[in-house]
Amino acid sequence: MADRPDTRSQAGSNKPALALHVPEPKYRPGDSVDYSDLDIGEAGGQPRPDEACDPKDMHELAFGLVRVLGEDNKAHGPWDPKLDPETLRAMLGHMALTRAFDERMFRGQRQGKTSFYMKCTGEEATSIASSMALAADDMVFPSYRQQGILIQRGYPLIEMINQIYSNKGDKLKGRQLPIMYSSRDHSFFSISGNLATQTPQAVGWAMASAIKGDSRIAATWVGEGSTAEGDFHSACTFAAVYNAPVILNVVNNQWAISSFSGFAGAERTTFAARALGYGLAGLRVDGNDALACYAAERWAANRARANAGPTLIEFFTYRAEGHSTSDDPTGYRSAQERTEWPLGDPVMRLKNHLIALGEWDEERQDEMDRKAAEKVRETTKQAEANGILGHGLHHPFRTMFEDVFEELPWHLKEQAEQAIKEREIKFPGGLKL
Ligand SMILES: Cc1ncc(C[n+]2csc(CCOP(=O)(O)OP(=O)(O)O)c2C)c(N)n1
Ligand SMILES: [Mg+2]
Repeated sequence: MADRPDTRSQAGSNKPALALHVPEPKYRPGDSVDYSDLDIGEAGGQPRPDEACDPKDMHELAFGLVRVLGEDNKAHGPWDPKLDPETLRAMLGHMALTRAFDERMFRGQRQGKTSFYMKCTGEEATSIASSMALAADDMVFPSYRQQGILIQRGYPLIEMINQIYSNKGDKLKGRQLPIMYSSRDHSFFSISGNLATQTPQAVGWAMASAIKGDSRIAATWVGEGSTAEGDFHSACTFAAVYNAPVILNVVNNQWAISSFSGFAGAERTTFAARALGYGLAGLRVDGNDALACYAAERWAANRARANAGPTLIEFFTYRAEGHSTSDDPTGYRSAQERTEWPLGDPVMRLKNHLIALGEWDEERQDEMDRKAAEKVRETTKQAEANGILGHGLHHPFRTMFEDVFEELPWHLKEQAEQAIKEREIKFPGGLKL
């Protein structure tokens, strides 16, 4: 526009032209992947500070990687939680069941039984091992990729499948996107599709728990991409200011749908390092090492329970599969990332550890996997009797107006009547109202 001065750098000007850096992932489809420059450190190589430690005295733990399970499949160093074999087998069992559940539900979506599903393949340790380190009544505020917590807490699989199918057995009455569970009895807060909202909610719940003089702490899980949301930063501020009894778990699986972690800041520093600016304790952990996940979460839980302060934990892991059933990762990342990923598979690593201890073998593993698949198959059948997507066996349409007000206000009554009439016109006698 002629009447406005052109503020861009001109040719001949001695001022450098300003430029932005737009992050670009290292590898795209078809590229060969080389992780040799990734510093994963040694299992057992990180110190374990006192749980009441001043965040200032543990800065290096936000940059290294807390690891316990070594290449030799043995546990190493001060972070070894020294769990007994029975507990380790239970952990492996929850992981096997979660994997079997994911496989079945993914196929269910492909068969048209539900509209949507999200797997957590490769990230099982970040939810299951960490959840085992908490008390069963500590309040959890997960994202959509922590189905392992519900499985670990013994939530009935049939309730999960009813919710995924939005059928007449769905306790949430079809009002939530499939996989966005909620269970007060399991201290599992309703999952929200709006990223990172759970983080200030967890901090607020933890603050309320402290105000009431309760002993329960809160923990939240959020993806690395979601840490770019303002909510996450408000959560960190409140947690630090009020010394809230809370654990902020950041699951860094390196992808946020098709955006790589660089867009949330991973090219500049670690996600655990976010802790430093807020004065939180920060730990960076091998997220595919179930023992390290357990040990870090227990450290943070003990710290919170003793009023010693909140902790931000980064679980460094890899999203082995697509973001959801609506995604196709072959369009934006190299398939070799998964195969070359140096931290391996969390289920295999835990299994190999138990074998190295002389407490497990391949036959028992096969049996465990077979039983898990069988349990999921049987439960799926039971849930299907309550209905699947599109078969009409959902909660009646009119119920969407219920449960908000004790007594339905007149304008909602009118809206409900109108909506039901319109539906009768659109689907004459066809659909259940
Ligand atoms: C506020 C908000 N913005 C965007 C989205 C769309 N969205 C859903 S999941 C997702 C990626 C999140 O990635 P990350 O936080 O890394 O978690 P991950 O899926 O890897 O577990 C996006 C952008 C949303 N649901 N809410
Ligand atoms: Mg992610």
